[in-house]
Amino acid sequence: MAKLFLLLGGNLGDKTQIFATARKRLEEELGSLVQQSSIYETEPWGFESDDLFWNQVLVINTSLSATDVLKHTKAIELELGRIRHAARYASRLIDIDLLFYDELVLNEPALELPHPRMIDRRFVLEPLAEVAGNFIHPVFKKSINKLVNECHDQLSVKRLID
Ligand code: PH2
Ligand code: MG
Ligand code: MG
Repeated sequence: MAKLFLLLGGNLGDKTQIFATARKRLEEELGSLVQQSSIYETEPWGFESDDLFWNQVLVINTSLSATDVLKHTKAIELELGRIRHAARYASRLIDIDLLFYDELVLNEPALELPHPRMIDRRFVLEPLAEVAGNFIHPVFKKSINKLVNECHDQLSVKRLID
């Protein structure tokens, strides 16, 4: 059984409903959801848009391989109406990214683990720190709490109180 960390992101549509459906479908396909961060309202990183994102980290115990997890997350993105654009970064209904799969380090064109850009992104590190602040990044050998403190990203990341 592997401990899988995922990040949900989206800045279009009915985010409450889309995130709830994503969590339900991920549990059905991957395994049990053992932890979830709060939802964070975050400024778009890497492109301009007036539509703020929601981001949330999920921790799932799975018996699938990392590659099989990716197949399922891609299928669920499409199920939920994700349309891929030519632009590198664009507004979207749902994005499901793999952050960590245990301590696995993988550098393949289709899948890189840990997620290669997480350390530059406060919208990933803040929710991750909420659920796994003491987890040691297997490449940088630093805790998530330390990576948050060292992160230079100034974009706003606000925890939504429910
Ligand atoms: N995802 C991106 C690009 N920019 N910005 C925020 N705030 N949240 C995201 O999930 C996000 C982003 C590419 O996947
Ligand atoms: Mg992404
Ligand atoms: Mg993605």
